[in-house]
Amino acid sequence: MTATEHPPTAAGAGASATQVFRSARTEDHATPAVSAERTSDVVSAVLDGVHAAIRAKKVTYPEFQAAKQWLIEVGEGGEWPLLLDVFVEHVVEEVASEERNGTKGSILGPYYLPGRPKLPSVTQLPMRPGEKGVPLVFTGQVRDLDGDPVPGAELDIWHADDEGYYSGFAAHVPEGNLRGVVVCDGQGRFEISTIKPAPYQIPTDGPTGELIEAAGWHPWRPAHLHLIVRAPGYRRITTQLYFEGGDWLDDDVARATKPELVLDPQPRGDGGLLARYDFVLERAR
Ligand code: MBD
Ligand code: FE
Repeated sequence: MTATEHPPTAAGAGASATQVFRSARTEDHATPAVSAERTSDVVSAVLDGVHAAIRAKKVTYPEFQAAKQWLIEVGEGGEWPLLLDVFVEHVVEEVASEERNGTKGSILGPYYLPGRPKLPSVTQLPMRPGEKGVPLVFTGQVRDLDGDPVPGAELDIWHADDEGYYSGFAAHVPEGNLRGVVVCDGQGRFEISTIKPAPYQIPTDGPTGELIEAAGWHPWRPAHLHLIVRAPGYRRITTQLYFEGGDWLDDDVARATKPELVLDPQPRGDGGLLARYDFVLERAR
């Protein structure tokens, strides 16, 4: 089943992420070789944390059985990538980028699709005729830590539409909508015309949404652009950019915002917005 064969419900989006995750793994054989020692070390620490929570909160048998039931539903609903990316990935990212310089990173999330077509440095993202949303021009330059332009840089960019849906994960949005690999010019510059995305709501009709509702949390991420910035000889950066003053900016359910990653778009005078952001890449070691 392909990603878009799921029903156009929000829960279908969470389930589609499982299919996409599986096919990506087959492509790059990404499973690392992990020693028994490392496996024991990490899994023991995770179990220690679970045991400590059970003792501290005096978790009961009915609660334990309810948790088991819910975990089964997360798997059956295909929402493991969604759940883990929302509640866990931000700490993996924090650890991964501890010793990397340059532009701050953020989480990849469940909705990246590799292999999108390359676009020129001044471009418009693929969109429907009359794509809804405030027009946004996103421009800037990719530089190294010395401030010199990085030639040959690529911006792999994807974002939700004006209703918070991602192409590939919502049957009514055309394939490839609001996604592309922008090839910067010889000075690392880019100018991308798109629309401003809406905040993203975690599907409320799946097990992840059920948990959020049961706990009395909210299911929202602030509006964001996803980016992977890469260039030959440099470490790639996976990040997200947010919008100054936007809803949920200070209360992201996925805890993935950083103050350095907030755009401050200015009115262009024609009803649209202009946002500028420069990326800084570190050389590969
Ligand atoms: C998203 O759009 C997203 O970026 C993350 C991290 C999790 C769920 C949906
Ligand atoms: Fe997202």
